[in-house]
Amino acid sequence: MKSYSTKDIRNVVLLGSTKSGKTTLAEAMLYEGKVIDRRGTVEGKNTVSDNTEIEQMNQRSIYATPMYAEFMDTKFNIVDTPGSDDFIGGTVTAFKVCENAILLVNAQQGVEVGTEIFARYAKKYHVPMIIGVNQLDGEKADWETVLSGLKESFGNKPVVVQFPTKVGAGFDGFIDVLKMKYYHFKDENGTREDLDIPAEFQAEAETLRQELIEKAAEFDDTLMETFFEKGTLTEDEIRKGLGIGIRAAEVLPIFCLSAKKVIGVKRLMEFTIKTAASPSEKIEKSIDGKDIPCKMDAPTVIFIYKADVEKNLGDVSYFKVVSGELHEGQDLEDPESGNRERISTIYAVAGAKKEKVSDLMAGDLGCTVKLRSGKTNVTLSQPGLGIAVEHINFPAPKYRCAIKAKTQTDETKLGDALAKISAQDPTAIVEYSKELKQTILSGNGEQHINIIKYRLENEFGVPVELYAPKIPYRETITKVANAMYRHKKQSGGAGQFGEVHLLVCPIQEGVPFTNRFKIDGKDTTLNVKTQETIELEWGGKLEFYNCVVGGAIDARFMPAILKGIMDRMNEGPLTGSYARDIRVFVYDGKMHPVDSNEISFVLAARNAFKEAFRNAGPKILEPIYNVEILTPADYMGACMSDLQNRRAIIEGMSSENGFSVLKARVPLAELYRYSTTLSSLTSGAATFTMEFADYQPVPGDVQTKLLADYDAQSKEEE
Ligand SMILES: Nc1nc2c(ncn2[C@@H]2O[C@H](COP(=O)(O)OP(=O)(O)OP(=O)(O)O)[C@@H](O)[C@H]2O)c(=O)[nH]1
Ligand SMILES: [Mg+2]
Repeated sequence: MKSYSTKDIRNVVLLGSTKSGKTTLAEAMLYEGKVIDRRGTVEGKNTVSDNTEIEQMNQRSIYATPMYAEFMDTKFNIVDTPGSDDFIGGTVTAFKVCENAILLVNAQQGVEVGTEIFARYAKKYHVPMIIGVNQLDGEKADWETVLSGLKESFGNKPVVVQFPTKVGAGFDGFIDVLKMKYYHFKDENGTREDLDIPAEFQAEAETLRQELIEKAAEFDDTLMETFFEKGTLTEDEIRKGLGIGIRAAEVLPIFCLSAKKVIGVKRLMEFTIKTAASPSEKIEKSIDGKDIPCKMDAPTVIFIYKADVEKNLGDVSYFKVVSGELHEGQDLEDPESGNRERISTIYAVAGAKKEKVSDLMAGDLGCTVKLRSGKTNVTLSQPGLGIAVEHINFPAPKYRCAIKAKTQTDETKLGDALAKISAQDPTAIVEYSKELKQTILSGNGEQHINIIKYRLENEFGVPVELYAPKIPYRETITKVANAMYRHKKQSGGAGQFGEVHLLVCPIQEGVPFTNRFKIDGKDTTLNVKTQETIELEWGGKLEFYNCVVGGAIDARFMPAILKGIMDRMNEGPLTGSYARDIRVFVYDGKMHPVDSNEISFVLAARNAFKEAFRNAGPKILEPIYNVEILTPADYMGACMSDLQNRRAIIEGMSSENGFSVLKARVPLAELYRYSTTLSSLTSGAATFTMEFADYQPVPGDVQTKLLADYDAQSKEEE
């Protein structure tokens, strides 16, 4: 393969709801680009894109798969993505490396929630879009419904570049109002005739061309002037105007497709090449906020966006050349770890098929093998350059479960396998929670987690069990209380003696600090001698005040007292959960000249704290999440009533682009397997996001139940 310079490269991510035909379109593009001479099908399990066993078994895309076609002297890089947002990680990596997106709308389904979801992501990651209306040959295809859906979703941004002469099984061509041609297809392999527009479509074509011209003129003053002067624009001028609008995410040009019959594929590629952004238009940022212009005459920087282990090749790292040129045998450095790497072999990638190349230029996509630090988000740059590309910002996970090996002897093997999986897939997050004593696996949905389970069992040979994760509750107090404890042991040998008097007080937002309290019926002002604030690693804080007067306790025992308190903060007096947001004043105590030692004060403080805590209106707090649901309006009622059964507080409802948006605060304890429930409530048409908000006290009945559960469990353990 020849080496393509930056201006002759286009990187395009294929987006769209599940089954819109992205993988089939990628296959057709590769066919038009002569990378393959026979097209596979998703059902035939022989497409270039869905080339993993797990994708073929599920007959859907699960990973983002890079491919290329060579077309019009351009390297047309395509990244096919999964249509389910359970696998959004792959799509987000594609946004990082592509300057353009083609959003497929299924003509048989109209605009779906999936269409809206990916359009939102494209906006979030600043990737401009072109719309391909696919499956126009499908029996249920309906052009008008698609158009009105697009208008409802995207307002006045969509503009028709092509419209079909007929849809359904007889779909065999379309009118292109940019070219003012009728493209007719003679077979199902993309053989095209370029004809004059038939008389019956002439009027419609002229109206739509006028709309296209007006749209194209909107975003550029010179074009607007030309338009006013001449009443029209040339083809190149229209393309230029559309290009500006597309980049500004103000125009969504609409193209006609049947990916299955290779209709419209070539025209869409031509338009993309001529109109869409070249890689040099995207300026990456470094971690420290500097621009990294995408140009060939600059130091080499490559960024790894995907890591995999593949048959025959072993560890494979997929990268984008962010700047400079990459040559075979080049030495690079990971600026974050300092590791040096030699790039032994470079490949151009079409799914599983890899073609060796000797170099790649700025903006191109490729892969290499056997890197030591070849993980996602790693930059390799010219040694000494010190530039690391800003990491990919993945959406927060929304499915959380606990995982263990079915046989205990497999636990280490499970740990290793999970580490490998999460190194490849950064949206599979694994952590051992010391607090919950569970390994927690988080991902983007139940399908995502099930794929991980499948891989663990089939690729790594570790049968696993998934189960409900514990909730990381917290404990705190709501009132002031004091207590004293004397620890004394004087039977035989050296004795132990320590006495601690302390007072606990809640730290509440908006409530000012005070050191005046009623202690044992007397108004008392505590004189603070020293103060320490501990930011707790599990959130919230502990403030520790030494107010002991008259040397009742030596200052040297204060660390032991703090340790005793921290022991109980670590294992809250109610249910053993972490405690937070408490102020402790140690105001009195006693020592023994011989028997007092550190352990005595640790124990005295631990017990005094526990007692004071229990008398201070203790409360269990639970994590609350902000949940946002996006659903077709028909399912709004079902989503609402389900949420009400989950102790949710509905914060708002709105209508956006023809869909309903529901915002609520929901306790984490009520969100286990929520993605599955939502999916079955809405026949898979809705989606949601969740993000940690804060901790709130649990309702009284929930607290009673948690206390009873804890007591029962403690008795069992005794
Ligand atoms: N009639 C018709 N069917 C199509 C067309 N494109 C795709 N299909 C069919 O639609 C189904 C889904 O196609 P895919 O290419 O797997 O769709 P996808 O968007 O990649 O789906 P996911 O990977 O699950 O997101 C398959 O049965 C295809 O044969 C088309 O243009 N016309
Ligand atoms: Mg697919």
